[in-house]
Amino acid sequence: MNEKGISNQKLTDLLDTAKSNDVGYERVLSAMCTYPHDVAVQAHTKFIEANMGDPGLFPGTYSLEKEVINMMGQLLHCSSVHGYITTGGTESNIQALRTMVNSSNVANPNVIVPESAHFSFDKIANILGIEVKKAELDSKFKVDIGSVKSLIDSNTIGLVGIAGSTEFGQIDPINSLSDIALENNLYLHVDAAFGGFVIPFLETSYHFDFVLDGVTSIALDPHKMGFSTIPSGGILFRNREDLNHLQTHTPYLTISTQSSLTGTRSGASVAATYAVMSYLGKEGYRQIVKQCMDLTNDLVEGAKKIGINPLIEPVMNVVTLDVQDPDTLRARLRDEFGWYVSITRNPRALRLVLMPHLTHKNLDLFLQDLEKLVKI
Ligand code: 0PR
Repeated sequence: MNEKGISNQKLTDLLDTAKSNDVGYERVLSAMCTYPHDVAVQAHTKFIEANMGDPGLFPGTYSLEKEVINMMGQLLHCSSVHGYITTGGTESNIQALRTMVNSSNVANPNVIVPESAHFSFDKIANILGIEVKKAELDSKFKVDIGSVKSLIDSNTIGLVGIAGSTEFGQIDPINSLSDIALENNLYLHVDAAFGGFVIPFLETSYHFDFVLDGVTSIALDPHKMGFSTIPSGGILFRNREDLNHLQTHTPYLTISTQSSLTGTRSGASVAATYAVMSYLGKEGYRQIVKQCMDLTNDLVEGAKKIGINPLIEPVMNVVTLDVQDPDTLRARLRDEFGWYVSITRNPRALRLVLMPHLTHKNLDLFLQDLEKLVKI
């Protein structure tokens, strides 16, 4: 930092330069985030100083948080849910597994997650010092129930199912996981960080949420398909005691206990999420999810026409394309045409997420560029 500050004009120029070096989302097919909705941005700005870490100072914002958590709970079939707005899927998953650990008296606990689980579970294993066992997937990239059962031992404290896997957009058989959890008296956390704002709005209906008795917690992220601002995640618990397992005494705040992971946390994200969920309603989300699914279907059809098949027929707006040498193709799409795509770990395939920032026109351009590269 310099001794003397710079002028506003100079600052604006510096910020504009940095901003112009960022990639606009228009050619991004690798992200699970998108431009936030205008109403979310406005609400975020209005509540910019609100700190949910000390809610006694911000009772207004805190009431919005309670409402937004209830809205999410109702969306996922739980009329009285307990939770808070986190920074995203990673924090929500950490909190779900912390609850499992804090409520158990097993010496060396383990949790079983699908092999397709997001890398946040590797971070969690490291932070919590627990074993995270990985269950195999079936041919459609859903967790294999036989594999889950075979991994359960006397140290297992919980299971994780994914509703909208990061790489395949696949939904695990949460109903079977729920039965296993109930039979074995285990926690069941559902990672719906991506799918939580997609699955309820699809034409096909899936049982993946609190409608299943064995589901104890769910992560769903407003900053992904919820169109809120970053950082907005949601962690929901069916039972109050499970949130209580996360409590810490906070003697010098306006409240005496806190269950969140971070201390200071954004009230702006709370207001933004409240705003966009209230403004869009289920109807609005259904419409946007339909747009994304239309783009998804167009992409798959277009890819098939040029001889490229998806690994699975897409369940939601995530597509995996079976191509030769995906790493080179990914680099060439970026370097020669400015398209950003990503790659699945196993098997290695091109992974595309069809977010609402994409248009049919841009998708056609993408398919043309893809065809040029695969034909050579
Ligand atoms: N659970 C699932 C199923 C996820 O897909 C993700 C993130 C998380 C948890 C973790 O969420 P946070 O990143 O909010 O903590 N999935 C994407 C990924 O890692 C996130 C992402 C978003 C990546 C935008 C790139 C991007 O441009 O692939």
